[in-house]
Amino acid sequence: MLLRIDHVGIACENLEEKIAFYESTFGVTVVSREVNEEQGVKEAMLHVADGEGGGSYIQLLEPLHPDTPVGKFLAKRGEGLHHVAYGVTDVTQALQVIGDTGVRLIDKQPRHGAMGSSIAFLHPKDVGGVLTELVQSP
Ligand code: V0V
Ligand code: CO
Repeated sequence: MLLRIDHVGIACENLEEKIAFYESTFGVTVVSREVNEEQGVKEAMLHVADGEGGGSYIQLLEPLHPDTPVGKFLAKRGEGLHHVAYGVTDVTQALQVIGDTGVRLIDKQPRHGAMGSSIAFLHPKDVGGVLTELVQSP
């Protein structure tokens, strides 16, 4: 069901500073920047590699407000790994299959994600403490 690791989401206080750090340290480059009001984030995707199933990325996330998923995460845990996102062929179908196993779905239906993707989150408490995202590329 899972095609690849699409991206790792990293929570940060200052997006521009973290972009500069990742670019100078790892030689990766930003391929997309977006403000996603629904998710409460300003985010950037930095390209890591391409595979048969599609690309893989680092997603840097800065909260738009303290009272958002990433804002609350930063207040509680500080900067660091926020979520892991797996590529799937069909996010609606994957939600059905995974939901049937008893894992709580944060999103019952796909939402708008970076670079035109369709995304949905699974509850970290049911995935061994890892906030997990499913991504269907456009
Ligand atoms: C919270 N918890 C986490 C966590 N965030 N555990 C692991 N990883 C995380 N990122 C734990 C937290 O420590 C609590 O455990 C428990 O879950 C409840 O957390 P809370 O602080 O009370 O917060 P809630 O319940 O209000 O919200 C938590 C959830 C929320 C995961 C439900 O953050 C959410 O809906 N996330 C999905 C949307 C999202 O994250 N969007 C931003 C990325 P204890 O302390 O009780 O044990 S947007 C994105 O990736 C995009 C656009 C893209 O890829 O394109
Ligand atoms: Co993400």
